[in-house]
Amino acid sequence: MKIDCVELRVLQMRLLKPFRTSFGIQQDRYPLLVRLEIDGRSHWGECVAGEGPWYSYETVETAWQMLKGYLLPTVIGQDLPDVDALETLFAPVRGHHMAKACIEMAFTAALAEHARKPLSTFLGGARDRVETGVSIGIQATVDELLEAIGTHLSQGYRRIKVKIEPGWDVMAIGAIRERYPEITLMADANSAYTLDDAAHLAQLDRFGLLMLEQPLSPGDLVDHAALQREIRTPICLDESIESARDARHAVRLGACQVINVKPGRVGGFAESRRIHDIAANAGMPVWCGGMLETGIGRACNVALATLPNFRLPGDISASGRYWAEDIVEPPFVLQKGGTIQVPSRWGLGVRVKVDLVERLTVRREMIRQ
Ligand code: OSB
Ligand code: MG
Repeated sequence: MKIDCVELRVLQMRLLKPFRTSFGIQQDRYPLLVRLEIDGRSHWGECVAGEGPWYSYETVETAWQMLKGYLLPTVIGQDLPDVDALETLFAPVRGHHMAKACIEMAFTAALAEHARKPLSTFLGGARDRVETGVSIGIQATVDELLEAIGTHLSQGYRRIKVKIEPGWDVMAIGAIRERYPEITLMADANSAYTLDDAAHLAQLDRFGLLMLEQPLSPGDLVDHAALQREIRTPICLDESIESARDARHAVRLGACQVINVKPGRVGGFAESRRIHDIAANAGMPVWCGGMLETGIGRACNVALATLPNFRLPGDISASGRYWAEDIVEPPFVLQKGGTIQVPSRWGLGVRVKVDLVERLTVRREMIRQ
């Protein structure tokens, strides 16, 4: 298959509610979309990079530069029989996995469409529904936190993840446990702690959390391993795992017991699959995280989460949790039992609302050979 040209766009989209994590607060999201033209057909992808370098060093701006300056010129006009060929061409560019991932995922969806298969089955998944949870940001007060949790439980979400940071951790989790002793609960620190906080974090052990996500710095696999020896709560890694190699090292070191796989963070579906397999061979479950995606990235996450070792509910919430109107049709909705239905149409499985995308676009450029 030959990618004839690629259109890059940045949209401006307002989240229904501001989302606060230990690294900042976000109300407007600026998703970078790519549209691959192959044989006169459009194939969409979404880059998960944020506006600033807080979650990762990658940003919307760096991804745009990498795509335009280095990644797209190597692939446009080339005959690419499979994803291997694409990965080989991208390999000389170090890092920048988010920039690479949006092309890899759009290209994989194109291959799936060409093979007349839904993306999920093309990837080797078998489920028609995926279990989902919700990620709740840091709130101004405990009352607001409890109310937000209550709202999502009543909507049917079965696993609650809350963001924590120093000053909003043991007290907040304790209050949740008092109100909701039985819910499946976990916390995500987005690297807000250091190993010096081990004794403090051990206080979370009494709350029976499903896991504690990314307590320490992304590069700190060794310290995560040391922390895991000090706390009973299973550690899950998110930011630390940018590649299959990181997953292999984390497993070897005992730095985590669970991995949050985000295809948009690790370079795409093929690398996600490798991480999935490394974890499976180590008897370690994985789950699919989210990056406040539009329906395009969400469709990719849903498809990936159908693979067998995705054994825990993901952060793949319904479109309506993020946006007044999603840019895909049909939007993702929550089904009974806290699941999301896997699209059965060929390829990405959802239709992009091009008119809406056009209205939301704040920057665009066509990249040709
Ligand atoms: O750490 O998982 C994270 C959102 C943006 C950046 C990082 C993270 C998140 C979330 C939200 O937790 C997940 C989602 O609902 O998309
Ligand atoms: Mg996280």
